[in-house]
Amino acid sequence: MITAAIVGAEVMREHTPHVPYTPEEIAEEARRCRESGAAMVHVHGRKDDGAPTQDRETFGEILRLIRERSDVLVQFSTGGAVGMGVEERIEGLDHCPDMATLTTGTVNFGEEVFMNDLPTIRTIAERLKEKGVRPEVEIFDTGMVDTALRLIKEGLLEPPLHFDFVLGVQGGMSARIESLDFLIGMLPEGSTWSVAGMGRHELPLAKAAIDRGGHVRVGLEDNIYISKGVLARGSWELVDAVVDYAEQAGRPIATPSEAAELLQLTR
Ligand code: KMH
Ligand code: ZN
Repeated sequence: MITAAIVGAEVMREHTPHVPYTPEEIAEEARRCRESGAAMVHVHGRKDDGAPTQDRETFGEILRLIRERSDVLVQFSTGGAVGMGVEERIEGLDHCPDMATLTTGTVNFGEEVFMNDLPTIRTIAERLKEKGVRPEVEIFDTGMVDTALRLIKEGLLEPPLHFDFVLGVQGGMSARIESLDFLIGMLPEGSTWSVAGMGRHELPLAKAAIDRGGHVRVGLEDNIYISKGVLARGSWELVDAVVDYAEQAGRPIATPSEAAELLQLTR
């Protein structure tokens, strides 16, 4: 299963002209990634000038336009941008996307802090439960797996869980193969997982995930280059690279409906 992280909160047009901002641009990029082989898109909201927003209306428009154009699964970010309050981060869940992220811990994020204390995590997990939206548990460091397991005990998360290992954020766990193998070893039986490597680590870690029977997240949120110094023309080009490698490795590419089944999503 390939997830395309087509727009995050940090990459701006100054970094790459190919990052989509408007719901229209986001929907078109989602369609293009689906065509390349992505089963799901991970999205943040942006204002027309590129400023990050988790605004309910923006997410509603993004979901409507994506669904108008393709059958790709839609995963909303509940992380938003550093500094946003929890209520702002989860407004979009009212639209009941196919999936949404849940980061189970606080992490240094470059010079800033991506804040996820337990009350914040519980608020997001409760809202996900209330709306019937399946979480993708975002893991930036090992303790976050333990916290997810604790939330299972508290009844806030229901196994089997899908984890996404976000490796190589400055302040989080490094993008090494050893990190990946350690994290895989921490997961309870029946879990599924994907890897999102940051920057130049994106494609090497995607390959490692494919080799290990896992799933992959690539896209301009995490990495803007297709090769050293060469900008990817869109997240779809990174999806193309993953598809090529998966084919060589003999791993089939999941369609959205196969991914929905795999993740036990109710569509
Ligand atoms: N923008 C980061 C601070 C998520 O999407 O859930 C948080 C983030 C995680 O991107
Ligand atoms: Zn994100």
